[in-house]
Parts: sequence; structure tokens; C-alpha cells
Amino acid sequence: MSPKTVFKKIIDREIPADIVYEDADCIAFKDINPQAPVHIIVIPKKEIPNIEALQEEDAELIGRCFLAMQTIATQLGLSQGYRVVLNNGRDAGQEVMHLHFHMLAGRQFGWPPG
Ligand code: DGP
Repeated sequence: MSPKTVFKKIIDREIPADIVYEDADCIAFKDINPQAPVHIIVIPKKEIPNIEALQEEDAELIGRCFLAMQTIATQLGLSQGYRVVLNNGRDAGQEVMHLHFHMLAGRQFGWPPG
């Protein structure tokens, strides 16, 4: 068994987090190191390390994460827009090996990203 990721520890309530949304399949909490005035991490509760580990059966689960983002955006009043980022793998800067989406809002974002 590989050690639990920090996100699994948050799911299991072993470490604290500022949780903004939770349903049966997904949970969302404030990023500990925010890169924008609003920075939320949205994750499936199922432990999936990265895109490569996704299975056919996960298709609905990932859709549910997007519906969770829709709800969170409404709850937080993100009517001016927000950026959704998924860092997948080393070159993308993925640090936590539990598939997750960053929701960033509250400032203007540049393109291309750094
Ligand atoms: P990534 O580079 O895409 O793997 O981003 C991981 C993010 O997770 C990073 O923005 C910081 C955040 N993070 C790491 N550890 C914790 C933690 O213990 N609590 C919370 N709330 N966020 C964390």
C-alpha cells in the first residue's frame, strides 16, 4: 500500500481543510497556497493519481466534478469567470498524486499560462 496522499487525508478528516463543498463523489476545499483571491481544489473522492489512471467507469465521476464546480461557482458568486487547471505529471507541476482540479478566480489571468 502506498502512503495516503494529503488529499486522501483531507477526505478521511485526518488533516484539517477549509471544505467548501462535498457530495457523495467529490469534495472541494481551499488551497493551502492560494494563487488567486479564490483558489479551490476539487477532487473525486476515489483515489485516481492522474489522467493515465482513469478508467471507463470513471467517466461519470469526472463529470460530477464539473457539476460540483458549477455549484461552487454559483455559491461563491464567480460570475466574472474562473480558470480550471489540472496539472498532470511532472512537467505540468503536479505535486499531489490524486487527480484534482484547481478553480482560480478573483483576478485576471494571462494566456498562455506560465
Ligand atoms: P498540484 O501542483 O496541481 O499537484 O497542486 C497541489 C495543490 O495542493 C497546491 O496548490 C497546494 C495544495 N495543497 C497541498 N497540500 C495541501 C494541504 O495539505 N491542504 C490544502 N488545503 N491544500 C494543499
